[in-house]
Amino acid sequence: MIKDKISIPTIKIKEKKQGFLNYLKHSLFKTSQNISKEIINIFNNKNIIDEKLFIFLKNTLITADVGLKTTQKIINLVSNYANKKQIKNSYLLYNYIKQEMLNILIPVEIPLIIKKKKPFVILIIGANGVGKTTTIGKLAYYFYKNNKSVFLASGDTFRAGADKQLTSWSNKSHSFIINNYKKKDSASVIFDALYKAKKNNIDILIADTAGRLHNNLNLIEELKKIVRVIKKIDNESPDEIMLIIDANIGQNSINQLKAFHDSIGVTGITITKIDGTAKGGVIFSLANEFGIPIRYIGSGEKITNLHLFNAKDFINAIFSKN
Ligand SMILES: Nc1nc2c(ncn2[C@@H]2O[C@H](COP(=O)(O)OP(=O)(O)OP(=O)(O)O)[C@@H](O)[C@H]2O)c(=O)[nH]1
Ligand SMILES: [Mg+2]
Repeated sequence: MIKDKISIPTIKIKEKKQGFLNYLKHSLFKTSQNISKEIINIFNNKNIIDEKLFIFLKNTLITADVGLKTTQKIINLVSNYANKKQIKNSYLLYNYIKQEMLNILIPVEIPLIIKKKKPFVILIIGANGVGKTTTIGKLAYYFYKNNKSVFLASGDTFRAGADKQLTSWSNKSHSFIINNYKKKDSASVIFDALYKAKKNNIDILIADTAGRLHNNLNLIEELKKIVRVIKKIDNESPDEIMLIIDANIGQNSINQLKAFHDSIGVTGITITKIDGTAKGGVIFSLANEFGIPIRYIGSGEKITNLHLFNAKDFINAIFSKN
């Protein structure tokens, strides 16, 4: 009897894990076609290891948005390994490539730890339409499920309808929204929200902001002002400046991350829209070139389509053979 009781949850966890992996494989199908399927094709057509093989591999990784710098790093590692081990058959390199690509992602698998201080402030930033507001809804729901009280600050005072959209997410995620329709200034709405969150002993405040191009200097100044104003209430906040990156923009995300990071400092990244994109390879450049923690990945429009970033699962999904 006791044995039965112990074994049931174990099986359930395994099934859940397998189900999640299948789901991730499905989401990353196009990226996987671009990376592992292409590599297998190369190895099937060419099993001798020579200069030409590495040119094919390099082209494949670059086409899959892995980026020149990161591709070069992988190619160097693989060719050194092949030389050192005197490997003759290209197929034997497959698992090594997989391992080296995993090694690039492991250092950025750093989950967001919600500190005990109240409120823990998360400022959400990023370009237009990347999925900031949707991610806020998903995050708020995720925190609600983890028994946290959440306030949302409607800091996008720019786009018509932004308030309504965030209100809808607050209803779905059981969080509370602080908006002020009369205020045109994003920093002052967020200041207000932080003040109220503190007064009400709320666990987490998530602040939305308007989408902006990374080279729009006025709007970048506005973000700096938001950070300054937050610090007036709590000098240690924001506790997280999370940049939202749309996987579909591929290598352009490198410029976005660089510009946002240089101007206000990014402490974490969430990559959205991995479902259906063939450009998921960009995650390797982001990880390799910046080393900034990747917190979550977004895989759809639903409130539950947000997952903690896990390097091993990501690699297994990309390198799945079916
Ligand atoms: N397929 C898919 N769609 C997503 C995902 N995240 C967001 N979206 C969609 O992307 C579109 C833009 O999402 P928003 O959350 O409004 O993006 P935003 O960055 O807040 O946009 P602005 O405030 O206008 O800058 C919406 O249609 C979302 O449903 C995702 O992970 N996968
Ligand atoms: Mg928005």
